[in-house]
Amino acid sequence: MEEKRILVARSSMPPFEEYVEAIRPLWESAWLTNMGPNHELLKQKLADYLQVPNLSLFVNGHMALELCIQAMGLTGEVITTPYTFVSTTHAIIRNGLTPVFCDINPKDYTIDVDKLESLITEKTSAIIPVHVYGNICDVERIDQIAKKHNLKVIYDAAHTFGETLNGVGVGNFGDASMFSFHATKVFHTIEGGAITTADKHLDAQMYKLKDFGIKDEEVIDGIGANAKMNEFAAIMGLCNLVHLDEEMAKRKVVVERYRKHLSNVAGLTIMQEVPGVKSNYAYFPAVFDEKIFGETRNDVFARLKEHNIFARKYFYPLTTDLECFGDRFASADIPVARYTADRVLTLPMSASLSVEDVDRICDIILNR
Ligand code: T4K
Repeated sequence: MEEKRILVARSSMPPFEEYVEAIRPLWESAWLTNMGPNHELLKQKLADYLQVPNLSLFVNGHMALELCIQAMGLTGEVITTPYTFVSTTHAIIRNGLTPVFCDINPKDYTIDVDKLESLITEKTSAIIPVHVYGNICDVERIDQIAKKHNLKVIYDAAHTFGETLNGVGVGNFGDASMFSFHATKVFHTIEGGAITTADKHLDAQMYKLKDFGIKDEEVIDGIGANAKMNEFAAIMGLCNLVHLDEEMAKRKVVVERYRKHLSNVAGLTIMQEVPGVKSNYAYFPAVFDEKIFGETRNDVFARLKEHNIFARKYFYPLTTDLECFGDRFASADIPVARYTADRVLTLPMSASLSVEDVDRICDIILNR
C-alpha cells in the first residue's frame, strides 16, 4: 500500500459552507474587485489583528513589496539577504536598484547586523531584511543603524503574520512591512499580501499605485500597476481569519512534536521558542551538519521522498546563485548563508498534520 503523501505545506481551508455563504451576496451586488466592501472590511480587520495603524491590501505579497519600494522612491543600492524566496531580490532588481547582499547570522538565519554597517556606501538608500521562517530580525539594531545612516527599512515579513515581539505587532517595525497571504501561508487569501506602515502618506501612495496610479476619475498622478485584491480573495481572508487562532494552535502542537523528537540530536539544528516572541509556527527548518549527523541534507530529503514525504530546501539555492543573475553576485561575502542553504530542509508544516504524521517523519529522519 502506498504510504500517505505529505507535502511541505497544505492550505488551510475554511468550512466549505462558510465560504459559499459569504460569497453568495456577490451574485446580487456584482461588485467583484476595485476595493469592494469585503476588501475594505478585511483591511480593517487585519489592521486590528496585526495592531498596525495603516494596512494596504494587494493581489500578492510580491507586488506589495515591489510597489512599496517604488512608493518610497529608493535609489542606488539596497542591502538585503540572499537567504530568502526569490521575490525579495526580484522586487529590488525590478525597481532598477542594486541588491547588496549581507550575510545571515547562524542563530536565526536573519540578516547579520554585525556585518551590515560595513556594506553601507553613499549609494545605499535602504535595508530590506527578511523575518525568515517567522524569525524576527534584530529590529532594534537595524533601527539604530538605519537612523544613523538615514536609510529606509522595509521588512519582508512574508512569513510573520500575527507575530508579536514583546507584545508589539511585527508590522510596526521599520518604515514598512510586507506580508504574504499566499495559499501556503499561516493566514491566506488564496493569493494576497499587504503593506503595513505608520506613514499615512506612504499608505495613500500604496493605495494609488496598486490601482494604476489613479487619484480620481480624471487625475492619474502616479505610474502604478494593477495589484488590487479581489472580493473572492478578500472573502477567503475573512473566513480564514475566524479560524486563525485555532489553526495556529494546531500548528503549535505540530512544532512541539517535532521539537520533542528532534531536539538534542547531534548534527541537527532546529529552531526553539524565543522569549518575548509570539510565534505563528509558519515553518519548521532543520539544518543537517553531515559530518556529525552522518548524512547530508540531500540524503535525508531523498529518504523522506521514498516514503512519499516531500520536504523542501527553502532557501536553496541562495538568490545570489540563481541562473537569471549569471555570476553578477558571485563575489558576495555570505559564508553563513551558503553553509545554511546547503544543509537546510524545511519539514512538512501545516495545521492538518497529525502527531502520528510528525512521528513518522521524525522516525524516518532519525533512523538513518
Ligand atoms: N518574500 C518571502 C520571504 C516569501 O517567502 C514569499 C513567498 C514572498 C516574499 C512573496 O509572497 P507572495 O507573492 O507569494 O505572496 C511558495 C509560495 O508560492 C510562496 O508564496 C512562498 N513565499 C514560498 C516560500 O513558497 P513554491 O514555488 O515553493 O510553492 P509550491 O507551489 O511548490 O507549493 C508548496 C507546497 O504548498 C505544495 O507542495 C503543496 C502546498 N500547496 C501549494 C499550493 C500552490 C497547497 O497546499 N495549496 C496550494 O494552493 O512557493
